Order: sequence, then structure tokens, then C-alpha cells
Amino acid sequence: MTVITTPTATAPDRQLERRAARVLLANWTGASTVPSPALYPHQWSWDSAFIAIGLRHLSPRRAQRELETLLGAQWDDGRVPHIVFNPAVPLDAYFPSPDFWRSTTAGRANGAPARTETSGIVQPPVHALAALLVHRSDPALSARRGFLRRLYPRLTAWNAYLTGHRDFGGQGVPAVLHPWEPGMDNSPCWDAPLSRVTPAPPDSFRRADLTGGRAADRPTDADYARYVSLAAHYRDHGYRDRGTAHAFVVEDPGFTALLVVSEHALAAIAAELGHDPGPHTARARRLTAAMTRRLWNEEAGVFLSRDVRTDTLIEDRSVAGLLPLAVPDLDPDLVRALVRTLTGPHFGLGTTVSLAPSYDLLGAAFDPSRYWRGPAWFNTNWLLERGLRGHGHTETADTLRRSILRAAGESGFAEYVDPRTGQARGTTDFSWTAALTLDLLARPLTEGARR
Ligand code: 9WN
Repeated sequence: MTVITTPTATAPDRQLERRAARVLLANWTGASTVPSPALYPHQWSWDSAFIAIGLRHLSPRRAQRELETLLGAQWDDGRVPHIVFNPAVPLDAYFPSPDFWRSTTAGRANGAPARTETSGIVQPPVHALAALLVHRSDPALSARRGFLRRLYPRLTAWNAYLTGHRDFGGQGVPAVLHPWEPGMDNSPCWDAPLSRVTPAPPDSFRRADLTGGRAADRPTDADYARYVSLAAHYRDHGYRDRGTAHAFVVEDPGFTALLVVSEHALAAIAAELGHDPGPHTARARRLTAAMTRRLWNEEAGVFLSRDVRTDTLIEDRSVAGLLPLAVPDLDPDLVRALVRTLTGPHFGLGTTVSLAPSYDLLGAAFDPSRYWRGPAWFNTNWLLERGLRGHGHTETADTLRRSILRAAGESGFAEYVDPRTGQARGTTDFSWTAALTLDLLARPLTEGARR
């Protein structure tokens, strides 16, 4: 394991680095990293991407392995499942467990792996970005192991699954079919589309998350009953995208923006491998245009989600609508508008709060403690920091970077924090919080977000 902070790093930074490294070492299972041993004891898709981005500073080889393990469980139709289950973990340690998803049987028609149990839904596609950054941390090792060469076809198939199978709106923007797919499970943005879902009977499932987490920080039982019902319906239709009546079909700006970022990363990977980056760049441009056409809302000053079933925009402002800031060639007028919204009263960055909340501070549903209904999360703030820096808002990025590092250290690498007080919420020693801390520590202030 290497030391990652710069020679000029302060003693507190070095200490923070050591603490963050300890979290990642403890959460490593030998082939991948669990988000949290108590609450999430398997491998999660977008967690692994963020984890690899931090892990590369400790061990580029482990970071490569993290992504290889995840992509090793990719289905033949291109989807990357949101959970890869560890068979050594007891079934009752996490719900929904492998015997709920039944991927090896229910997913067979879509090419689910025969021997590895996975879920059947997906999470945001941060993986190509992670692969590129992991490669750049040790290009010689990457070349020697054929890392990019092996991952490129898998990453391409993953993005193609989203732009193809998931284009329910017919405009090129991928749709999510379950609130767990955009990664922001109980965002108030899902309340309206979710209200149309018939809940599963309360005695048909048993939550495991309340043993490790405080009920007030977690989604409600009413939400869970609908999550279960949606996932069971998808499973019972063989995880078929087309020809299945989906109750929840939503275009999400965060998910879409990360797909655009990934297409740009694929262009860079293609160039590294001597392939033509042109098709990826063209796809990224088309997607950015479609995302803007479908999801930008001038009045709200932010991108919104679209309920594809009713073909209407969902009025709630969430941090997902600010994530297009991470798109490198976003229209400068949109960048300016997003920065205004981020630092204005709805998200309060730099005025009422020092980390961006997951949901509108002024929204009726805002709750500073409950999961994705208000708390500040470290992955979204890392993405905003990267976006701000990439678009030249250096001072705001520098301040946000310092705030992320302070909150991560003070909260014991919390899963999320109260945006007004910085108090830890959810679990602690959370892997992506530790990983992204390492990444910010490794990046000197003056350097761009390119590394
Ligand atoms: C369901 C693992 C995951 C994150 C998600 C976060 C939470 C799971 C849960 O934990 O979701 O996928 O059981 O609540 O919302 O973003 O990937 O850390």
C-alpha cells in the first residue's frame, strides 16, 4: 500500500488518509469491497465504481480487481447487476437476498450468470469513468494486465444496454424501472410514480436494514412494500425490459448524466486502445442533447426527472438534477444556471450548508435525516466538486473539497450526514466515503479533476 498525500500534506491530512485507508482495508473481501459490513455485506455496482476511484491510490491492482469482479457478473444482455452476492454471507444478512432475486433461474433468458447470484436491476453507470481513472493511476500495470482491453467490450455493452433496452421514452434517454436503480432510493421525486405501485403485503417480506440502521434514517415500511412489489414483478417477468408492463418508468438526470460522463470516458479508453473514439463522443453529444431536451427546466433552474408513464416532469428538485454539472461539455449557460441553483436557497451551498443536500432545502418533503430525502451524501458531493472544477469554478470547488474532507473525518466516514449540522446519519465506516476522501486527498488543489 502506498502513501498518497503530497509531500506538503499536513499532519491532519495524513491522519485522515490513514483512517480512510483502514476503512477500505477492513471492508475488502479478497475480490471486492462491501459498502458496509453490517448494513450492505455484498458487492454493490455504483459503490464499487466510487470505491475503485479511491482504492487506486492505495493499490491500483485491487482497484482493477474491484471492477473486474463486478463486471465478471455482467449479464449477456449487457446489464451490470446492482448487487453481486457473496455466497459466504448468510441469507438473512441482507434483504432482498439471492433467494428473492433468483437471477440464475429467473434471469436465464437474459443471460444472467449461471453460477453467480446477482440482483436483476441496475445502478448508475459510473464504471467507465472509474476504469479510466484506475488505468491512469498505473498505466504500466494496466497495460501488463490487459485491464482496459478486457474491460472495454464489457463497458461498451453495459452502456449499449442502457441506451438500447432502456430507451422507453424513445428519445435516447435511459429509463430506470425501480427507485433503487438511480441509487437514490427514497428520493421524494419517486413519491408520485411510486404511489401507483400496489404494495407487497407487509407479512410477505422481512427487512434486514433496521438491525444495522436507525429507522428514522432509513426508508419507511410503506416505501419498502412498494420496492419489493416492483422487484418481484420484474423478476416474475424474467427481468424482461420490453413486453412487461412496468409501473415505474422514470428518466433521471443523475443517471443520464453519469451515462454521458461514461461515454466520454469510453472515448478516452478507445483512444488509449487505438480504437476510434468518434462513436462514443457522438453518442455522448446526442445523449447530452436528449437529456437537455427532455429534462432541463428553466424555471426550476435544474434538471428534473420525467415520469415516462404520464410523460410529465416531476417538479421536485433533487441533487440528481445538479449532477449534469459533471458533464464536461455541458452548455455554459446551463452550467451557470446550475451553479446559481446549487449556491442559491434551494441547495444553499456555501451559504446555509457546506455540503449539497440530496433534496431541496425548501421542498415540502425535505427531511435532514432520512436517507435520500435531504441528507448530504459524499458521492454526489464528490461529483459536484469534480464538475465545478472541470467548468472552472475553482474557488467553489476548493471550498467544497475542504468541506467534504472535514465532514468525512468528523463523521467517521458516515454514509450520509445532516446537511445543516454535519452529524452522521446511517452507518459509519462507509466505503465510498472513505474512498472518495482518499481521492480528494490525493488530488492537489491546483490540479484539475482529470486524474
Ligand atoms: C439498495 C449500497 C447501496 C447504495 C445505494 C443506497 C443503498 C440499498 C439499500 O445502499 O441502497 O440498493 O438496501 O438501501 O441507496 O445508493 O448503492 O451502499
